[in-house]
Amino acid sequence: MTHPLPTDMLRVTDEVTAALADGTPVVALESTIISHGMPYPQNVAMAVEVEGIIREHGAVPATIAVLDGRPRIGLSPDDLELLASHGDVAKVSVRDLPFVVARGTHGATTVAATMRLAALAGIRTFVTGGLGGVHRGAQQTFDVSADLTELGTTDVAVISAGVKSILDIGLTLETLETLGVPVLAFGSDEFPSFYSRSSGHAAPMRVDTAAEVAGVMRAKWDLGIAGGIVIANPIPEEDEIPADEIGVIIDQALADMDSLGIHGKDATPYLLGRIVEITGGASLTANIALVRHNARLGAAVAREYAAL
Ligand code: PSU
Ligand code: MN
Repeated sequence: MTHPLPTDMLRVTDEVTAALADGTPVVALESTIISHGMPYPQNVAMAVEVEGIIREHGAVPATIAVLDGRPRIGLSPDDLELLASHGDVAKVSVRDLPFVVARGTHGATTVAATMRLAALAGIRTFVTGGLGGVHRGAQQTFDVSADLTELGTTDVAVISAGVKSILDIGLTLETLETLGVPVLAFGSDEFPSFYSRSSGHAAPMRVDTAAEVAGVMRAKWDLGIAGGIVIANPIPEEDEIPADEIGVIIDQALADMDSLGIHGKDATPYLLGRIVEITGGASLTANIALVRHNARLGAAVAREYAAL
């Protein structure tokens, strides 16, 4: 049984409310990437800059998080600063949402939790850096990100740079197929691997324009097929770290994680931080570049979808 959402559960900014009411394109943004995906102060600079890029490209940004137990759709610069620098912001996936809301605490939302809150607010386009997926060794650990489950059920199109090879990319693509999630590589025949344009895996589907992406969104949901859409946007050539170069570093980071016994929800944040350390910041530069690139595409997709 579904319950109607009490109107005070979500706090949506006036700007986002007005945009949704009059059909102005809106792009959701996640907050785990701010609190647990990048170091301070590059994280807050990235968050502010990406909101600006979305605006410059004709859409309204809606960064999503939980503050003082209240899910928030659209944040102020002070909120972004808090998420970036406050020591006590939980990483919140869907299973964590009820807990932070009930306790009245702060939470940075993952792709899964951001999708869920975006859909509740009526937002259909969401931009991030990288998706969670099936972790290497998941045959033993069962570590499969709830991002995939959410993509199987919640009607939001997610623009990312693909999946990092800290994950098992092949198993992630298989799982998305099982869940009925279209995976569209943008302008490429190959599925990208976040820092690199290549992954060794063919793109399940290819699109070359934002209008084509919007067409797939419209078609999927008009057919009554519930769930998300993955748009994998390869990092620009000038910003990429070649797959063989980053591969060695990722293997090192995974080995360090195992020797420290880190697992579960701490795995992805640890690996991202360790890769930044080993690369002397080069991976962070690439990460920020690809998020900017995704923001431009996401705004274009939201505009095309709004125009349908
Ligand atoms: N990949 C990145 N940066 C990130 C994440 C993934 O390159 O910040 C975050 C996203 O919020 C994603 C989450 O939803 O990690 C996945 O975590 P887990 O594997 O614990 O589900
Ligand atoms: Mn996990």
